[in-house]
Amino acid sequence: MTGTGLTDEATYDRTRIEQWRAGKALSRRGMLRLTAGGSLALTAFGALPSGTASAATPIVKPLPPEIFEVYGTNAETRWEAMSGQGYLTPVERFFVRNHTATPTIDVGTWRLKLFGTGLSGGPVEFSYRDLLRLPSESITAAIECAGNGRSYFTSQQGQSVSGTAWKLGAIGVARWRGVRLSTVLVKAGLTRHAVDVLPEGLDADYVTGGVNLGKVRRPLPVAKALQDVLLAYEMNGRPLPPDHGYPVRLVVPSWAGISSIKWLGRIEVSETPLVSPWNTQYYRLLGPGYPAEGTLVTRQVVKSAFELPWNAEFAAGGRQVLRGRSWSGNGRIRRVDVDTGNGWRQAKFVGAAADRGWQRWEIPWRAGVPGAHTLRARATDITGATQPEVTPHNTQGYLFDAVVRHPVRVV
Ligand SMILES: Nc1nc2c(c(=O)[nH]1)N[C@H]1C(S)=C(S)[C@@H](COP(=O)(O)O)O[C@H]1N2
Ligand SMILES: [Mo]
Repeated sequence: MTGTGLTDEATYDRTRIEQWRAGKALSRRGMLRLTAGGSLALTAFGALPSGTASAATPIVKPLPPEIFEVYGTNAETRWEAMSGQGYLTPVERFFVRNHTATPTIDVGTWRLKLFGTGLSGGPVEFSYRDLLRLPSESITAAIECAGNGRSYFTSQQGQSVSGTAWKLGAIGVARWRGVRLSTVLVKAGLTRHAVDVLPEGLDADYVTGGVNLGKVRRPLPVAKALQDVLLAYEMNGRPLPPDHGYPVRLVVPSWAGISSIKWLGRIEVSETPLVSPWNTQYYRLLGPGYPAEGTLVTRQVVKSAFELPWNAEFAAGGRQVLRGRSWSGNGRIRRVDVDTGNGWRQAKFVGAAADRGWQRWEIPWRAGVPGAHTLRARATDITGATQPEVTPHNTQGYLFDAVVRHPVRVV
């Protein structure tokens, strides 16, 4: 098995599970034990955050109710707030997913520390200025929570799932500028034997159910880290805003949002596979249809959304143009079909799309008979993956890709 095969997530997961199994007996309980007992970052329950971060209000930017729906420390973008916007999601409208709270970080003393057995020398540090001096690159890419659309497992499929009940607004597309992670890894002395990197945030330890899981962190195979991952310090042409990871975050295109660690502080580089609760306990597809150890969540799935409020109202007999966006972690969208009640019709694409962004589209509609109607949009990506009618259940409600039934009223 070659190292580059690890960008194929199925291979990655199988390989890691095998390596892990070789070392420890793998059972669900074993995984949880490993999680709870094997973490270096583990500190006493209730310990205060350390380092340069300090807890503040959960989210710093304003969250006007016409733009965001707030769930505790998280806020999703209302899809009607994307109507009339350009290709990119403005920072003021970009969803926020915080395990704890947006920290305040002093960029003058901030350092990115790399360490571990996968480096030829000792630990290496980069200041913000060091990073600004390295060759930069810009990419347009979506960041989407793996739980985006989770509420539809319940409302459409009648299934219970755990986690934030997102509708479809836990996604945004931005223009990110920064340094390639590969540039920094090579400068830090990456060896040929390195297999995983473990980026870690500076926000407070995540404590849940009385257990301190330590800093938010999730391993990434070196093959993906070298492929297209960015250490981003700009978002839509301005310094990264506090809520989105200032001063530096990871942008891991096409993969679950959890990979894109914000407020980056440290990166462990290892010759042996790494684990954290975010790849053993969370972000695994678990349930009757999956293997006992679950399937690792890596790449995002195909989804579509109308730029409309839930229960949008239309005047009977009026000519409308319905607009929306579709996206997939597999790459570009090839086609989008819309059903307004009389069968599927192909939507027209609007503007160009970025490989790792979304596709805008529109379709005319004559709102006919007064009453309740259902709008549906179904996208197909370049790999041929199409949104199904039903997403197989997983207990934590990840990767909902089924066609969403969007209710509207004609009055
Ligand atoms: N340090 C840190 N990084 C993090 C998180 C976090 O809570 N702490 N949340 C993750 C999750 S689950 C998602 S979906 C994305 C959300 O990015 P955003 O808040 O910029 O939209 O950040 C990821 N990176
Ligand atoms: Mo997420």
